[in-house]
Amino acid sequence: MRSQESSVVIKMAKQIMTLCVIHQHPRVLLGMKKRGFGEGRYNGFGGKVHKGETIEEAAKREMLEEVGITCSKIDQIGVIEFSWKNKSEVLEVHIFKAEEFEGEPTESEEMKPEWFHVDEIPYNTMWSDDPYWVPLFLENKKFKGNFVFDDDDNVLEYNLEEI
Ligand code: 6U4
Repeated sequence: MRSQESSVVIKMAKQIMTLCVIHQHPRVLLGMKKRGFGEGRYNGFGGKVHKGETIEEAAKREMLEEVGITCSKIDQIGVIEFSWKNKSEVLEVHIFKAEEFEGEPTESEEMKPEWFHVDEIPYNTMWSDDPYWVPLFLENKKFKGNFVFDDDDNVLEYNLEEI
């Protein structure tokens, strides 16, 4: 007799987010995240896409909110899906590059901006996926991928391809 199969549908909430890095070769503008998710890590600027705005509008809004600069032209370079082996959370992060901006990068409650030479990116104090895709970003290569983390945010498995 065949045992009855049961199927369980797990609904995962996918959070759409932006991440924007200023790249004025040979320097990039990153920020030290001062609070909340990713605290203590250098990263680009960004956050959740709000209802009623496009992903690009969200990316520009976050640049203004987090570091006080206006970016009229930003280009999408990549999209990466992040998930955790033991959590149902999934983040879809849209990664943008801006080469020009208006205003002076200014510390906010969330981020402390800092310029880095492209040869001195502080990978040791960044998300563990960054050493994989930031080099592509710096070479202006477009990419998509996904990363799976363990409980300590270490990369367990990943896929990354140029598009
Ligand atoms: P609130 O709740 O308003 O403070 P918000 O500013 O909307 O949050 P936040 O700070 O949670 O969003 O955004 C997290 C930022 O971290 C986004 O720019 C996306 C980015 N990010 C998330 N996972 C990442 C990862 N694995 N690697 C990476 N950046 C990541 O380089």
